[in-house]
Amino acid sequence: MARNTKDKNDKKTSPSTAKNRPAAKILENKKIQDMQQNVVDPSGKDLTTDHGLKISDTDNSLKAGPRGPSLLEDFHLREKIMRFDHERIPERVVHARGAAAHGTFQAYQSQKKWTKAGFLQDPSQTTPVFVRFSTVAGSRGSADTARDVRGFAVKFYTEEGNFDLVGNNIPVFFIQDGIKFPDLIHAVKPEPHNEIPQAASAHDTFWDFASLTPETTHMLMWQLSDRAIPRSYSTMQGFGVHTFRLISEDGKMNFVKFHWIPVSGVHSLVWDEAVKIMGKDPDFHRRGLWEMIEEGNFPEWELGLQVFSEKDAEKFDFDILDPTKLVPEEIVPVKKVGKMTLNRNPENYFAETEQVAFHLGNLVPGIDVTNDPLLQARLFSYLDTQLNRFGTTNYNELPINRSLAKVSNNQQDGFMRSTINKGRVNYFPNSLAGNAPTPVPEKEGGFVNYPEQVQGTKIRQRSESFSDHYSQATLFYQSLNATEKKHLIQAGTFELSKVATLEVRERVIENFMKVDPDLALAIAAKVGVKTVKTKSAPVKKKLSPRLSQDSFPGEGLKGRNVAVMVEEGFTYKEFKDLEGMIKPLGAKATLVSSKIGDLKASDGSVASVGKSFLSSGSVMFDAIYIPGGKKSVDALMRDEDAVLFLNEAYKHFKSIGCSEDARPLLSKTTVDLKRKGQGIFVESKLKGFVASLPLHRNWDREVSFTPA
Ligand code: HDE
Repeated sequence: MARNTKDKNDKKTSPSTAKNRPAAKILENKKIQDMQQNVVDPSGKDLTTDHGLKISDTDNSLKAGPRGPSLLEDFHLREKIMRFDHERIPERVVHARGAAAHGTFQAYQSQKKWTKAGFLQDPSQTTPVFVRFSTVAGSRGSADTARDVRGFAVKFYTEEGNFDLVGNNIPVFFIQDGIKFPDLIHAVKPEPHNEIPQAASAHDTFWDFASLTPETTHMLMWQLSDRAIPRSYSTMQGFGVHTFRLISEDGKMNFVKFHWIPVSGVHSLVWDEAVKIMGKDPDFHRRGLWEMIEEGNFPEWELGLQVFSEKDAEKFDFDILDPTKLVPEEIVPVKKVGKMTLNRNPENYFAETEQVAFHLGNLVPGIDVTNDPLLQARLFSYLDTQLNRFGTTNYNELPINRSLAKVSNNQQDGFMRSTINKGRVNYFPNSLAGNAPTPVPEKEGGFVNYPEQVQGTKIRQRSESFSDHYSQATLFYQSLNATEKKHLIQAGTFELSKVATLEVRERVIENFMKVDPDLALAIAAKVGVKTVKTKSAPVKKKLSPRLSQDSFPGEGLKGRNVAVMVEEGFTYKEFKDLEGMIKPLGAKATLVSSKIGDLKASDGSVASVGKSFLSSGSVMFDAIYIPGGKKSVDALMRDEDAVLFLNEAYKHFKSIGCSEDARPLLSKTTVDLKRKGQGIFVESKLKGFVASLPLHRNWDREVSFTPA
């Protein structure tokens, strides 16, 4: 059937439609249009039922007398309770706990050499985005700082339709074939007989599965590294994980790995902090993202592309279809092609963050998928899972999922359909509505799958090229700096210490021996594993420095929070000076004291204190400053919580600055004043203190690393 460019709206103008009938005129009036958009009056002040009836009392149910039984005829009570009973939709089976924000994406220059994707052509064009960050294993009510992979899902609302880049903050995955995903997730989620532990991989079933599935080894290294406890969403990288395709206007195909590089650098918590934050503020990451946006310190990431040809791919010593492998940046550098800025918080968590529905099949012309068997399974799963969550195929009609590009097709009906399709033609081909909507040829912007030649025997078999599970795990571990290695060993020790079954611990150690014997033996010594069967010689790898967080120091101080410890009589000017220096860099200075409320400074100024030592903790800040004022310092010295605050900050390698007056307070703590060069700044050297903040930590304070 020949394509007809007539608009589908033509259906409406057909004399045979209801358009000319009086009832159809009513359809066009404003009220009905509002109804079609499901608009609940946002400025409404009268309380009404769901069908607009004004309610006179919503505090007392209808009863037979003030002390009598409730009456079944109370339609308002029934509606109110029924709506409440049904408020929840099933939480996501993975990535249930999330936080999200709106923003924009803008390309630096046209990428037309590689792709015809519209949102990567014009540097003057901004594309709206919605980004949802998440943990994987925890349920909706779990804590943000659990050791876990973080989801990094971006919905680009492009003029060619929505493009969903549904990635993680770790560039590889645990398994090579999607058919193993239910096993992986069953193993990591709480054990089914007692639903223990919540939001933690540190238990027998996860490590049992991992120890029997060597393809998990590379990702396990990342999961045990500091990447799994980010400082904030704004300080973590994002990765598309799979290899995708880029297709240019003239049909040239290249492979691509997608990266998000945080402008603020890659920074993590230390485990002791992560654990304590779970108690002090389980919403630490969610709150941080929210506050950064409210304060105008918009988090930013650059979009990076690793583009390589089929010929390049053939030369790699791994298979680009294997999602447990990354393409080292030393082989294919990452080109930064644009910037994403998150600048608007959602207005309603449920409507936006909870109801956003991502799908890998939401592609645009110029970007296509590959045969990565994990990716292939995801193409099914993300549609299927939305049916379970929303109970309907109509979830794309929800405002957060709607495309900005016009939608016209013959899909119809189903639960909760809110579009009112007009006219009588809902099929293709048709002659009664000008054959609209009509498929669009590639040259006019229609999506065409990359015409890959495919031939094969129907078989359940893993490709031989997927069989090396250790080389990149070794590469990752060995490319870390001494501190990162130490943390990885500590994390492995923590996790395996929680595994009760000795044989499981032994199998994990055996696997780790194949990664790096120093690593395996250091953990084995702490988790009661005596016999280590496989003794392989340490393989020295050519390192990949881009795998260490050291390679991503970032710019500025966006989102950092400096605690300023004060009591009555503190030197107000010092606080203001510090604030004046760090605020323009995107950081904030927060007064912390033994109680919240008004506090008098030595010059009579009254400051408002929002945090106390008890309700917060230095774990929630990036650095500590103690202004002068003898009275204030004396009071802090008498306060055990203030001393603990400083001891922990010191233990967590944070910069500590103070005026000369505060020296006696530091002497009461474990802070080693001899380590002045290592992030300890006495005598009001604000400049030095502030200059140390971008580093985030003073790792040189950590005792030097000697494995096993
Ligand atoms: Fe997902 N994943 N996944 N996943 N995933 C979901 O879809 C699934 C995988 C990722 O903020 C679910 O809408 C399978 C890799 C993110 O809403 C579900 C497989 C990567 C999010 C699902 C994978 C991811 C999800 C649950 C193996 C990184 C959160 C709710 C074949 C590249 C999206 C939903 C959000 C969510 C299935 C593997 C990232 C069940 C079957 C690899 C960021 O469909």
